[in-house]
Amino acid sequence: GFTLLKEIYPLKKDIFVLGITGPLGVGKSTFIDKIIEKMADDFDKIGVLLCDPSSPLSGGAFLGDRLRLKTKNENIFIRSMATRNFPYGISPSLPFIIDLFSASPYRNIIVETAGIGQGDVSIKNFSHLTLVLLSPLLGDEIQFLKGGLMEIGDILIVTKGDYDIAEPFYKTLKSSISIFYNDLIPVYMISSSNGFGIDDVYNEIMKRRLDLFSSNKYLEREKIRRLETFKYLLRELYTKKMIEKIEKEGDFKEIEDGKVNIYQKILDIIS
Ligand SMILES: Nc1nc2c(ncn2[C@@H]2O[C@H](COP(=O)(O)OP(=O)(O)OP(=O)(O)O)[C@@H](O)[C@H]2O)c(=O)[nH]1
Ligand SMILES: [Mg+2]
Repeated sequence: GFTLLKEIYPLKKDIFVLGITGPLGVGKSTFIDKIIEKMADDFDKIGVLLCDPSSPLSGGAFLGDRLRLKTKNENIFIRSMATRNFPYGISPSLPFIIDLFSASPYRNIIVETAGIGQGDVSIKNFSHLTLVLLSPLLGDEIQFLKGGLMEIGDILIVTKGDYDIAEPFYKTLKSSISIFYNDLIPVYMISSSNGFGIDDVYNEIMKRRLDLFSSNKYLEREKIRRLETFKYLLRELYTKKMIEKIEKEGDFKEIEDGKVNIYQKILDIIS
């Protein structure tokens, strides 16, 4: 896999990654279903990567998300990826799959995180624009401010606007946000079931996308993405290789039996 990635790295073109995150069941996939056709009209080819939390028992993605995305458009490539036991709310292969896409015709990508918790904030490192979805059914919006999830949002979206409690939730959220962030972060309310607000959010995304490419903001995000991809690969692959190597050398047994000073061993490895 990495030999191929090495070959295509110089062929990379600009890619736009829209990250979509938010707690489980907030309406991420349903929202994506509402905007992908519009995106495909605007950009021809669209890639959708859905990070599914997966049970260690089934070992794979449940593919439930793929069922929620009803499109039959051939220009939309949809793929579910298991997060397995990976704690970051994204699939372990996401960072290099984005690089793979950047050498393909699919250079407008939507990524949905698994929505499993604080690890989902890692999507920020790999996307150019991040949407944070919040549901009025989830309760105290101030909790989200504490959770760190809202801090990564370029745009905040209150979902399920067709519920009566959505409007007061949205208003409270909007005023807390304007106190904390001086109105710099737009807050929208949508309903994927009756279509309310979807066009407004879509137009905002397109405006922000244009703004990224016509300023140095895109390059700033790319700098972050490159470095984070590198550090990520190093962390994930180098550590794994190292553990395998040490196991092969038979040192695990000695560590188990207490024959090796594990702190000395670590010092030997990292020095
Ligand atoms: N009433 C109402 N229900 C909605 C709306 N959007 C989504 N839902 C419902 O909420 C449930 C969860 O929606 P999903 O789109 O699967 O949410 P998700 O965030 O992708 O969920 P996970 O991928 O499991 O984290 C589904 O039953 C949807 O039909 C909405 O705007 N209004
Ligand atoms: Mg989903």
